[in-house]
Amino acid sequence: MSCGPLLATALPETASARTQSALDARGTDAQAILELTWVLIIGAGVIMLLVVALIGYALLAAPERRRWLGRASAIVAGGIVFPVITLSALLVYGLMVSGQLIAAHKDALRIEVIGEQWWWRVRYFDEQGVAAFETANELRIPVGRPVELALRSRDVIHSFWVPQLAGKMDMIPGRVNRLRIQANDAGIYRGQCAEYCGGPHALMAFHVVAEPAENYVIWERRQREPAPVPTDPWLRSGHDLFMHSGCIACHAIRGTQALASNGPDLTHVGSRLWLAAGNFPNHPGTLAGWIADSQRLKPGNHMPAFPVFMGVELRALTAYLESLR
Ligand code: HEC
Ligand SMILES: [Cu+2]
Repeated sequence: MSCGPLLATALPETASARTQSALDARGTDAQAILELTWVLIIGAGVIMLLVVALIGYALLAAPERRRWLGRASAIVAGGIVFPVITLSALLVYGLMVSGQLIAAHKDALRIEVIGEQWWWRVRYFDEQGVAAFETANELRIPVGRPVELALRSRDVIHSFWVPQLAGKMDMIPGRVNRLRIQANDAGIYRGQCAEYCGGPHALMAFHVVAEPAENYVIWERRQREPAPVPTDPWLRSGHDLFMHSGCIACHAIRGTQALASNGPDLTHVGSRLWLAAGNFPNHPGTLAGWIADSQRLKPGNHMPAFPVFMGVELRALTAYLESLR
């Protein structure tokens, strides 16, 4: 609500994610799960206190006062009737909550997220359901609107988890799992791969950026555009380096001859808030560092280091990529 305009002006320079915590629920589903959690914790706590109090009573009360505890009726009530009623009520409540979590939404926005070692490919669709553009490690969504994610994997099992917005969902090769998320507050929510997937799994994070619908529309329109070939000579030299240095074996920049899809689509890489799956804020320093030595920044990842780039060349290449907004 009120933080909408604030967020719009604060992005991207001072973008910082909220604390990644399931106890700070900001989405419909996460709230339902948190409610269920509190009911279970408080309920179990109260029952435990009751049991401890009864044990104390059984041990310490005068024999003639505690005698009723040994009667068959007390045992049937406390040992059978009470657990059956409590557990049945919990079962019904749990089924109601999970039914609410999987209910489909007609006007949901559809986004596909594909887990890859060790980053996230994010695919958006046009009105006809045809893939419109791809980005990486960042899901932009409109605040308050349900979003249906189709979760897939290209290699091993990953798990998609944004604790503040929804529960965890595995991404399994050969399968499509669906997860609904909805952010009720504008903000940046950090997520993390929650299933060990080898090597730098711990460095496989991402962010969900929830913004007011009007900002989302502007962002979406811009992402659909291909990248212009720069006219500025400095950026042009960076463009040429990119096209002739092996980068196009793995990356695509729509509108250029770079069409590969082994690594993240870089058409609008300059507009992303982080690099390398949520690990480094995106600015010329980190971007140059990534190109020159990605293996030091994220050991084991699938992009080779390019120590051949130094000085002017590295700066031109970086400036070109940063200009892709
Ligand atoms: C062998 C394939 C391969 C080649 C060649 C390659 N990359 Fe990459 N690149 C990747 C992969 C895979 C990632 C994702 C790494 C990760 O986050 O785990 C990546 C990530 C990136 C990113 C970060 C994107 C993001 O949004 O996080 C940039 C920028 C980048 N590469 C630029 C380049 C440039 C410039 C070159 C050429 C000098 C290049 N890459 C060559 C595979 C490659
Ligand atoms: Cu993982």
